[in-house]
Amino acid sequence: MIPVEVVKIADDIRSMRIRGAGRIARAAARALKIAAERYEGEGELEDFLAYIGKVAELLASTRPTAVSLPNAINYVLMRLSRSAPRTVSEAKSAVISFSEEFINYSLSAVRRIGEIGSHRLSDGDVVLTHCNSSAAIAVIVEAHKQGKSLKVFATETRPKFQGLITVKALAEAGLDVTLIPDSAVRLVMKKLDKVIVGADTVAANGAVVNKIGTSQIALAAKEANVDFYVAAETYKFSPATVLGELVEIEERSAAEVVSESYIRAHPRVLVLNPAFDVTPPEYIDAIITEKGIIPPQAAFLVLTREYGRTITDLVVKATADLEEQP
Ligand code: RUB
Repeated sequence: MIPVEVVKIADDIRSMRIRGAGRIARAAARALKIAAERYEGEGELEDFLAYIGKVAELLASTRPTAVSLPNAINYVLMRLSRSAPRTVSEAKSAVISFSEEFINYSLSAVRRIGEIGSHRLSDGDVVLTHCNSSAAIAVIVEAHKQGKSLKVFATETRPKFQGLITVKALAEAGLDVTLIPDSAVRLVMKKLDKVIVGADTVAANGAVVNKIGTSQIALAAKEANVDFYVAAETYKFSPATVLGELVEIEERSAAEVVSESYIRAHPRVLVLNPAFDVTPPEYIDAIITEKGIIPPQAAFLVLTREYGRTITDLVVKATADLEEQP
């Protein structure tokens, strides 16, 4: 039986009480750790592996777009399998220690992105950010700590208003921050020097999937010749996109956009609520990762370096699937 605490984490990710690609990834790793700690059976190793597999499936099914979620799960499961445990107790310790390792790696990656990215911001810059990205905030806050005077605009980010979390964090860090409606981005663009956003998934061609509205901001930035940066840990890069797999864009409930009573009163009105969009690489000046700053076109190189083994496994599987076809 999957422990209640683990089911609760899965539920919190699905309902967005836990949100943001990095936090989702760390929550999944924490859930795997808890699942291993709470496992009571002492018998067959296969039973434990089947149980952890079920926990992984539950977690992976919560939200479809951020690749950080399956990447975090695979981080733990691949290392578990490579460690070739012989007993349940060895397998439990492996899951616990690899989950902790992922969480620590993730937290230090965000800090490192802050340090690396801060050099891209100059004293006096006016910066815009969208949604609520820990990685983008780390860059802005680190530059501010270095004594650079910055002015930040942050979008509300409808329909879930994640921008309110961002302005609170930036104001608490002592930054000069202004909240704007999403629709004010093009008007404000004239005042900006830089845009910096986070990512849920980076594809092999350098396209970035991030909160809905990001691609419109990138378009406006391109038109105004404003630098557009993405802050993304390497576990936001998607190995499956190397094989041409498309990133699923999550569609959420209409009730996040208008009230239930509005929906009932206007049965002929359809509401579409896509949670993410895709910004093409041509609109992105650079991606700031914990391993350094890259042009979006170098995403493929990051993927082969970080996920070489996963990509090989995916190719082997795809080839076997093809051979099985009549
Ligand atoms: C959050 C979002 C964030 C990225 C990056 O979407 O799009 O920009 O996840 O965040 P949601 P971070 O609120 O729907 O999860 O840098 O914190 O990983």
